[in-house]
Amino acid sequence: MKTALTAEQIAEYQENGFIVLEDFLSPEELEIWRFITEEAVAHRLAEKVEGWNLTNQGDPNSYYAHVFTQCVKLADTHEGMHTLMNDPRLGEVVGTLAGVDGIRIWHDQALIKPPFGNATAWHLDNPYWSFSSRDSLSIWVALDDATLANGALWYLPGTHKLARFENVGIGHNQADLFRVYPEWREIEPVACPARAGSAVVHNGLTAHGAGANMTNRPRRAMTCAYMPDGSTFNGERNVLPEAYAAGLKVGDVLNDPVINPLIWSRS
Ligand SMILES: O=C(O)CCC(=O)C(=O)O
Ligand SMILES: [Fe+2]
Repeated sequence: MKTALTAEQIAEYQENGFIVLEDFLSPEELEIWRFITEEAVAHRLAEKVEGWNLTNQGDPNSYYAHVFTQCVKLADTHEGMHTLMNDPRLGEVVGTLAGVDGIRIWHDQALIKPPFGNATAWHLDNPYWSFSSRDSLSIWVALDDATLANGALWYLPGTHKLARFENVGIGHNQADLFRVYPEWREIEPVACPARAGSAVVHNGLTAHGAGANMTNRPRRAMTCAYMPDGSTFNGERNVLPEAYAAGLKVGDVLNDPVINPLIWSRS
């Protein structure tokens, strides 16, 4: 895992709100990530484990059912994934890019765009979550080459500095986000093709989406979203366990060591 970051890379991330980390995983690590992701997703779907499988639920003919197979919090149901996701080196990389003192896991998720899968509409991530932070972020690790043909990510540079925590759902209209932020139509979108094993890191307020998968093979990615240590509850339950969320007041620090483990701190 390539954890070294240059001052230029940190500045680029801070300026644009996203960065591609080429060949982040070694070929051996990529094989392990592929194997563990496949196994954790297969287990989750076969067992129909309750919780955050946002796929194979609801209407199988809906647009969203064909955006991706989306399995959330796989670290909770697969030991190998738990080990991968709790790696302090991941926390160090994203914490250094974000310039924060500590990193907690918000949630992992596998995002597998199926053959001929639908596009991922433009959206922001942080407004879905139970804390509001200008420094939240995600790492998106390509398990297959992500290309313009199969659903590479696209970003609107600098939108992390402009976003207001308003959002739209990932629906069937690619452009819904521009109804909330019409001024962003003027920003030139940037595509981020990524070789398998490369990672893309983005701020939770950077506008992003992905194209359709026009190929007959899946576009697999394993991702994890992170919360700066010290972030507080904003009243949204999102992926928090129901009983835990019921005991929280707005403003409480989200620091449960099992639900949101601290995987890295600067000190
Ligand atoms: O993989 C995709 O198509 C979308 C990814 C995404 O929205 C995210 O990682 O936040
Ligand atoms: Fe997203």
